[in-house]
Amino acid sequence: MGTRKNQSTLTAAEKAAFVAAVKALKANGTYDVFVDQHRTAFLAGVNDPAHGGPAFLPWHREYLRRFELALQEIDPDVSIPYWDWTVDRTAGASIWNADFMGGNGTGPGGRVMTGPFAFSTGEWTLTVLDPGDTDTFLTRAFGVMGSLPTQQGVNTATNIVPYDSPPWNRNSSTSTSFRNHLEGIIHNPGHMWVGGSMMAMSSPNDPVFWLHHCNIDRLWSVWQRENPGQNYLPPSGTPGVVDGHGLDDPMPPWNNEASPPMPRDVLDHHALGYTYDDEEPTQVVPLTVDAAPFTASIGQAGEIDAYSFVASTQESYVIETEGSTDVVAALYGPNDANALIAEDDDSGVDQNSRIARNLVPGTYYVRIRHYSSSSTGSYRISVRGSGLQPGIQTIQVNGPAVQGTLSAANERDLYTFTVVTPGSHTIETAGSTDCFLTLFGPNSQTTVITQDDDSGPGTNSRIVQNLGAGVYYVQVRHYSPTGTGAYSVSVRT
Ligand SMILES: [Cu+2]
Repeated sequence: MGTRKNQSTLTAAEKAAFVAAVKALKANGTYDVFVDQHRTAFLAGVNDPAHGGPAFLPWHREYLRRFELALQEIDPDVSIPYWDWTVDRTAGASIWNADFMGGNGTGPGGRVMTGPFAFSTGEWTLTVLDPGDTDTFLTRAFGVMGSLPTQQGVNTATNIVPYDSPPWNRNSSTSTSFRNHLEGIIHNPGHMWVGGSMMAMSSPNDPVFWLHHCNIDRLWSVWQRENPGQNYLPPSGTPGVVDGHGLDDPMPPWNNEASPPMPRDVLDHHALGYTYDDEEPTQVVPLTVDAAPFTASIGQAGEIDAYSFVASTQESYVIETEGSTDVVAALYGPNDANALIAEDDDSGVDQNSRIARNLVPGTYYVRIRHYSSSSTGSYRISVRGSGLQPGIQTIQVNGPAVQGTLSAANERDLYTFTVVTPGSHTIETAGSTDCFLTLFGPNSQTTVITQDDDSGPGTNSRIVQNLGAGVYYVQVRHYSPTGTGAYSVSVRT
């Protein structure tokens, strides 16, 4: 899987490799085929398959990926870097140095005079021009026509849902169309700020086009990650939608291929074979199996918290959240932070998440988000292995209480009982230890029925529950992650 990096982090060798691959495509004619495809899309006017409509993002994702694959035929180690103009926003930024994109248009007619794409190198002559244009040299005019987006502007954009809205074009409201907001308010100013060749239909003549659009594609992937319930819109056949912009419309100019790409085909960029260097949340908090729950919070709307844990033996593990925040948990691995194993919203207590899985040894990753992308709140998260549950003791219904001891921090004792006659059952602890009961079943060690801390005498737990016939499981732990002590537990009708 190729990784698209922030251009400001590229080494000198990585910059040189990217420039060399771009120049090789220019020399063999491939580059200008790409420029022509972009110009042709614009020349279609109201039927433009690439701009001013829902497919703006899918079309450019496909377009960039094809360009990237062409680069990789020259040099398999090259990926398209992205230009984060919320940070690198002046003419003095290193992106414009002579070893990479070259600088502003300081020559006659705004001609770029420095760097590998200066006309004077003899290796960057523009051949695909807009109608009426005659300049065959690259031009730029930094900051004359617009200003670069800020991080605050980007945050506003990535919080907009849904993906798009009627009338599915440039007139879609920028407060109800993420696509039109990103295209019109974030993407267009990037072209305008660079100016010159970047303002044209044939804007890919300036190689910074790829870095700018790579950042736009990255922001689409951020929006997708932060708004997991939001899908591409609209479906094919929606009235008023230009051909190529529906979910299952073949996208020109590739619509005559044997299996033409449709917006649906490019929604998952990992499936296309690349990832972005900032996709992993910067901080991955390591969790220890069987340790006390870790307290955290979704502090910002849309935030995704990331955790990892190591499963050292093959056994059943339970990843569980606690608290009053409606969180959603997703489990990934082994040893791959992007391989989804399971996602869960509400299988735990109240609106908590609970994932129980038999896992092979390896490193696993957990991501926690709020169910609502506009809400915040605190929660606790823990990972438990079954290793601390030595055999499962049986409790006889209406039989003697079973004696147990929580002898170590975080110990969980597991019991089972069988209901033959359906009806109300009381599961209860006794003694001076502050026990906490969890009831699972029927016929499942992972489906929580209810939990109780102190409904019994003193700090004991008591669950009164109507139960059907079946096998049930009772877990006893101390209320405190570090507490220990003796107790007894019984089941009566
Ligand atoms: Cu474009």
